[in-house]
Amino acid sequence: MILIKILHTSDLHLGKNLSEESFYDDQKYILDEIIKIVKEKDINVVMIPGDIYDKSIPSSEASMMFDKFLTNLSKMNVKVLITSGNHDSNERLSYGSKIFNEFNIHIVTSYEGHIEKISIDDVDFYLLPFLKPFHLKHLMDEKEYETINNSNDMMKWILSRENIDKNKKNILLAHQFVMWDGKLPEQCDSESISLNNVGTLDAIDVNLLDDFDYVALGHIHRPQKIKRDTVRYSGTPLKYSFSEVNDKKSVVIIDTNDFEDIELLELKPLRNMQVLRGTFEEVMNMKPTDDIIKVELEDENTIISPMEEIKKRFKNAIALVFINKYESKEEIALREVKKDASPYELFSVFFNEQNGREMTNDENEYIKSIIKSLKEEE
Ligand SMILES: [Mn+2]
Repeated sequence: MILIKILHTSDLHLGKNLSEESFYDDQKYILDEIIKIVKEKDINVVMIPGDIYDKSIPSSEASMMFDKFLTNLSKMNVKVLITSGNHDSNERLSYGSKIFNEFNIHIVTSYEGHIEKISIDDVDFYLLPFLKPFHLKHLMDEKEYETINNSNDMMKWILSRENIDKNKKNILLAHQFVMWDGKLPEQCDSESISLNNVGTLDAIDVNLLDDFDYVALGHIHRPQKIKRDTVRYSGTPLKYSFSEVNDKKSVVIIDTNDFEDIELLELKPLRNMQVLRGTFEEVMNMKPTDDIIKVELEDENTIISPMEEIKKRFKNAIALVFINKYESKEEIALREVKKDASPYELFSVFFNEQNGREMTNDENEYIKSIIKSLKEEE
């Protein structure tokens, strides 16, 4: 029995953009950081349960980046275990996978009745690609298929067909929603997973996974454990939405001699992501940075093209919202008005809705004068 050191990461989303800002340099950088960790920590196995690419047709840059990453790992004699996620195209991701097998790179993108198993010394790795119940349809008769109502039923069925050897150590890779005690994992904005109205139809009960010493999960972008330390979402290596600004991104390092001895190694990005909030003046006095920035302006007065100015100070500012009493209203409620309401009456209703108060005398006089001059022009 030898000690195997494993690194778990997921949801690389290579090729991702945010508001047209490319993460290309950031992703290249973070993959190199992971390579450094693999070297420093003497990692033997790298597991990536899904969402290698952001799009089903990855850009050539994204494919090249991943190619280089795999080549680096292969040169270091590291075994790589990959399964597909919901963002990956199974056909594209599996390209070359038969040849890769010979170089200890195992990519599994389909399920044909048994989970593909890779044994390394006394550890069995089960590689389950992203699946939905309909993917099982061709594997059973109609009557049996009718009993699979949700992802939990699907998982039960899949696991009932496996003969898990309890004398060995067992690890599962999966790209799924795993819940504990009816609670869904903590999500963020970059996952873009639309939950059905029940919310739990796609979720798998963590207790189904009790036979595994460790479960390496992908799908949810925020790092977290589910029920026990050894069922985990590693989370993305980078922040991919502004909802993640306060998250700490990391990779998980596992030691097969003691699965409880889990290490979360923080990843330092090339550029961080920040939300700057304040009035325009306050923001313009904040320290300049190359971080990816979202600005939340609190000004009550309209500011003409603030982004232009903001970009001079924060060159990677990519999002701007106004957080004030005007903009925070989703929409002005439709109001019944008299059919023959005058332009002045219509405007006062509008003003009231927008500002939550009546116009002052000065404002009243001002709008009346504008309406009058418009009429005269007519
Ligand atoms: Mn993902």
